[in-house]
Amino acid sequence: MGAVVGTLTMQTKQRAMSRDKVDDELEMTMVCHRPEGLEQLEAQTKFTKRELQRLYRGFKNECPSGVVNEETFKQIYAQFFPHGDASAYAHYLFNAFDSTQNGSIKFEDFVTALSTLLRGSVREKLEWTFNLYDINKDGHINKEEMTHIVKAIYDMMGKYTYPALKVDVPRQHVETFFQKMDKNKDGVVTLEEFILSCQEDENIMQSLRLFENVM
Ligand SMILES: [Ca+2]
Ligand SMILES: [Ca+2]
Repeated sequence: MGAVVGTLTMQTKQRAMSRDKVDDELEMTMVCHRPEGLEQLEAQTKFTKRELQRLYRGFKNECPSGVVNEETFKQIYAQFFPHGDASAYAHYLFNAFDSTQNGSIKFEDFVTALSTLLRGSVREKLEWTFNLYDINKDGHINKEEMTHIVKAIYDMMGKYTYPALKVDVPRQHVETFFQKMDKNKDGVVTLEEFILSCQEDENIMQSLRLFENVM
């Protein structure tokens, strides 16, 4: 999961970096068009003003209208997974980025999420991931939601990644996750159960640490 958002971020960064030399002269022009409240974003996120300006250039380059709807988000995201179908996972990811749930991601939504994923504390990153998995946003992850997410990840990775994948492997994964995470066996995973389970699992912790090296 971490790698996925990491890939998206890396692409954005690479574009921002390669454009940087060419764009230095345009910086003054861009300053005029930067989103309102850049100072506010600087206070709300863990990015510097210069980083926010670079991210904004990348964002406007990809989305000239300044907002991303779900269809555009899916198209951008699909480019990173040419061998699979990323649309289901992109749908869940879009809803996690769209913090106001109004069907579009503004630059503010984008950098707030990136700030958490790249520079947040472990707890903040896990809270964000929990919110991604909590599809109906009721504060719990149930087995059905976990099944949707795991299937979406398998679909996204595609048949080339898991050529010998049997149909019931995603279901087995869900059972394993749930046994591990649902500490009190009441059929739902709470945020605290999720955080506790992830911190016990070195693999998950490693993928979270990857975020920190991307930017
Ligand atoms: Ca839920
Ligand atoms: Ca529980």
